[in-house]
Amino acid sequence: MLYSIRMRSAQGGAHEHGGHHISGAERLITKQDLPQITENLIKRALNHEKGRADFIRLTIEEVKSKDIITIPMLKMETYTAMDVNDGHKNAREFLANAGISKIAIENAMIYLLSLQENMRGAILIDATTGKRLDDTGMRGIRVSRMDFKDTLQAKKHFDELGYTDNHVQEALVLASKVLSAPNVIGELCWSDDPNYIIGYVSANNAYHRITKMKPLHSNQGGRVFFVKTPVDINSLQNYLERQPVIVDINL
Ligand code: WAQ
Ligand code: MG
Repeated sequence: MLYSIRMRSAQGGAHEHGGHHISGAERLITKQDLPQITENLIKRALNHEKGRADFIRLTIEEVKSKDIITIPMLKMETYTAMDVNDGHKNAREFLANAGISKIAIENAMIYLLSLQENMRGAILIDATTGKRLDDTGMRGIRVSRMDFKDTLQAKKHFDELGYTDNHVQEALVLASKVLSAPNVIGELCWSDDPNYIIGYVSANNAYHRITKMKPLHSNQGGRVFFVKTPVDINSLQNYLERQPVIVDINL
């Protein structure tokens, strides 16, 4: 049995009362690891570069082993961008190569670049028409209940490759789960953390890490998932939010 632990934090009150999203996290861990991880997540909310959270919500739930599915991790490839324009140009190409339409790619870019406020989740866009498919407004769909199969092994693996920052490890878990969802054919992401300018496109079974996706000190970031239609939005949302998924780096 594992435990799903989810954290979301905001400043200026709870998200649902107009607070600004500071940070969130989701893990799938053993009972033994719960106290340590809980402490880490609280510290993260209180010491974030976006500011100190004054609202923190922690949710801990049992997950039954029989409900968990195991998936492989996406292959990572890095594109070293000259500047943000070059990064975005290549992001568009990676998405187009997955069969995502021009209008869907442009709408996704425009959406992320015009956000006035950080969302805590992602938006779903129709990969053909470019229309938004979910109805979650400024909340977005928050992917949860996922983790590495063996966190220590994964950490060692990434440390050896020089990826010591946990942004990349957490993003790989999330992106692997998202692309494993039926009907999702791509993702576009960059962080809302002002000092973190690396982003990615996941598509065609690969995680294309792109080294410049926004200007330094910008707090604009977010996620778009591209969806092939027709689709049952409720079951897709259910998979993203509720299906427990373990990512095995050895598969
Ligand atoms: N589910 C859906 N959307 C999410 C989730 C989630 N679990 N977590 C974050 N988001 C959305 C939300 O709109 C955030 O504002 C936005 O993504 C950015 O989140 O070096 O760290 O956690 O290879 O700031 C990518 C590159 C880092 C990593 C992304 O995003 C690398 C990152 P952040
Ligand atoms: Mg962030």
